[in-house]
Amino acid sequence: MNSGIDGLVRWVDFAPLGDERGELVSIEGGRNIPFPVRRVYYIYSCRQGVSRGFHAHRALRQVAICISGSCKMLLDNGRERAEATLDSPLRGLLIEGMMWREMHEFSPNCVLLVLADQHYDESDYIRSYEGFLEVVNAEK
Ligand code: T46
Repeated sequence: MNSGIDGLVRWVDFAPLGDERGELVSIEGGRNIPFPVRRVYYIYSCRQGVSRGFHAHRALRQVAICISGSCKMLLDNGRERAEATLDSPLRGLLIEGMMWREMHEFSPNCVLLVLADQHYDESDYIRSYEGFLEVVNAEK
């Protein structure tokens, strides 16, 4: 797995397997994604100017890939914040547990594909920023 780390922003790079016919990327859980993939979802047709996210997960691990268009992801571990621009189908943003995330500036053609290591579980979400900081500070 190729990866790049810039503080909170951790990228997973995918090998381009395209040829003269067009592009292809292969994603395999546990190989070029650092966990077994149990769930896939995608976000698309976002209205212009909307933001999403505004929550953290207690344990969920995810990789988010903008397979069309672009968006921005703000990450916050309770101590520092960083913003990543997702604009390439050749790299995914690794989002570990206990990371507050907000998605902004979806382009009209944005398709954000997300691979997750767990099935959907609302009890894993922390949807209040104050609640998130309480958990972070309790873990210190
Ligand atoms: C995340 C960011 C990047 C389900 O029923 N199953 C699912 O797998 C998901 C992801 C969502 N839902 C339901 C829960 C809500 O009623 O779909 C509705 C929209 O979900 P939410 O408001 O959480 O969507 P976002 O875009 O704010 O957040 C999503 C993921 O939920 C979250 O895990 O990290 O994308």
